[in-house]
Order: sequence, then C-alpha cells, then structure tokens
Amino acid sequence: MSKHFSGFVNILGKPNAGKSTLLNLLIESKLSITNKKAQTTRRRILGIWNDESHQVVFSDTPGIIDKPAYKMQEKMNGYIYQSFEDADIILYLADVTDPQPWADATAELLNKSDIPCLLILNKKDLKPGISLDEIEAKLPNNVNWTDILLISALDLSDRERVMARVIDLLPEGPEYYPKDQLSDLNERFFVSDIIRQNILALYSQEVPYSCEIVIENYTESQKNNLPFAHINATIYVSRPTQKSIIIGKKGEKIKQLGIRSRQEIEEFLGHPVFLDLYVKIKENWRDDEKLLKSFGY
Ligand SMILES: Nc1nc2c(ncn2[C@@H]2O[C@H](COP(=O)(O)OP(=O)(O)OP(=O)(O)O)[C@@H](O)[C@H]2O)c(=O)[nH]1
Ligand SMILES: [Mg+2]
Repeated sequence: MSKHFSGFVNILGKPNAGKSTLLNLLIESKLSITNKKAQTTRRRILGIWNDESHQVVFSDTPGIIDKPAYKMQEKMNGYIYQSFEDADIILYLADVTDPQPWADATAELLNKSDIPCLLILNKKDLKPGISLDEIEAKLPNNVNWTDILLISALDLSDRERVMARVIDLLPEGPEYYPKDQLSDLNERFFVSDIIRQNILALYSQEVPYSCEIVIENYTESQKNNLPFAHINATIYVSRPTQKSIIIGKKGEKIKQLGIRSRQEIEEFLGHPVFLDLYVKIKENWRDDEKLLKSFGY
C-alpha cells in the first residue's frame, strides 16, 4: 500500500490577523466566518483538506487575548493553549500592518515547543515593498521558525506556497476523518455562525460582542419533494438596550437580519429553510460559568 500522510495543523495569532481567512483559503471553502472587527472567531473550527495520500486537519482558533476581560475570553484563550498540545504543525499568523503583531501570551509557549512552526506574515498587499527584516525586528527572536512566508490570505496565488510547506512537514499517519468530511462541526453550528456573521455586519460597536446564538429547534422535512428545514434561533443579549437595538424600529432591523441570514443559510445548505429569530436577555452571560457551559464553551 502507498504511504499516507496526515496531521493537525493549528492556526494561531492575534485577533484580526486573518486566521479564518487563511483557513478558508487553504481548504478552498467559506467555512469560518471572517470580519474586520476583532474577536470574530470564538471556538476552534476544524477544516479538513484531503487528497488521495494526504489529510490535513486545519484548526482555526480565536485570536489570542493578552488580557481577558470576560470569562468567555478566558475560554477562548483556553482553546489556544489546547491547540499547542495537539498540533503536528503550527501556523503562526502575524499581520504586517499591526505595529505589535505578536501576543505575549504565546511567545513563551512557542519558545518551549518543539512542534514545527511556520511564521506566516499576512496582508502583504497592504504594505507593498515591505521587507522580511523589517517585520522580523518586531517579533520575538528566540523562536525557532521552521520557515517564514510573506503572503496575502486573500490571494489565491499564495495558497500553493503555504500548502506545499505544510505538506512537506506532514508526518506519516492515518485518515483521522472520512475523506469526504469538511469539518467536525454540524449544520446547526454553521447556521448559528451565519446568523452571527450577519449580526457582525449589520450592527455596530459592542452589540455583536454581546450576542450569542442558540439554535433551539432544527427540523428537517420535505416540501414539494425537496428537502426543507424549519429553524428557530434565539439571540441572547446581555442588556435590554441591546435587545431593542437588535430588533430596531418597528422590527425593521431584525427583519433585515432574518432575510440576509436565511438567504445565506439556504445557499449553504442547498435547499429552502424557514428561519425564525427570537431575542432574549440574559444579563452578563459572558461571565456566567453555567450559561457559557450551556452555550457550549
Ligand atoms: N487586505 C487584506 N485583508 C485581509 C487579509 N487577510 C485577512 N484580511 C482581512 O482582515 C480581517 C480579519 O480577518 P479574519 O480572517 O476574520 O481574522 P481572524 O484572525 O480570524 O480574526 P479573529 O477571529 O477575530 O481572531 C477581515 O476583514 C479580512 O478580510 C489580507 O491578506 N489582506
Ligand atoms: Mg477568526
């Protein structure tokens, strides 16, 4: 039998460095939501890439927060420490436009780790003519990088360079997941993340950070001989004022949110859905251990 190579490749870096954009580029799919606001990703998201003799299990992580202000952010950081332990390869992403492209919390971990680590300098399109030396000067000097690549995660032509290095470093190993599986997360998760992405796009400032989406009901059926899903989602917010912002004047805003989300969910699932959105207040859910647990953190 011919050899098979596989491994867990964890993408780490500060909030907004472009980790989710890079994951989507590498697996050629819009799996992980991206946004110009920091702290978009809240959980680990696996994205799996296969060919006949390779399986790469990429893991997108929340941005590293040096000083967590909420329990939720501590949980988010927890996913990062965990991803140091189970990685075969680390992709450390640094934004070349960030005056401080480095999170202190990870410097020591990387320094101690013997996992191969590629430093990926991202958003090169925003700094034409930038040199590697200039950026390296801002990074800790005691990490033993396996390689350094300067890329733009929005540029498909940079995909091959990163993939080639990852495949070079993959150890021999089994198929951890069936070859046709794209992620470890289910449709409910992606539906709730599509709604969250639209909240990030439609509402400003603090509001999106105060929202958590829970899919209360997801019933699959048939309508006119086609698959159909009935979905009820609750948007939890932490204050009454946030509830009225989400709903908007005469319900206009939540209606817009519902329409946009439904269209994207239908595109993602490939069939029509009925989407019902409901808003509930749970004071300070971001600091409530029990609630965070029930939300799956
Ligand atoms: N110009 C440019 N923008 C980029 C590039 N890569 C990512 N972005 C943008 O940077 C913003 C943040 O990207 P994300 O992929 O959401 O960043 P992230 O690291 O996953 O962020 P968190 O989940 O919040 O930690 C988005 O608006 C992306 O479109 C790039 O190479 N060039
Ligand atoms: Mg992200």
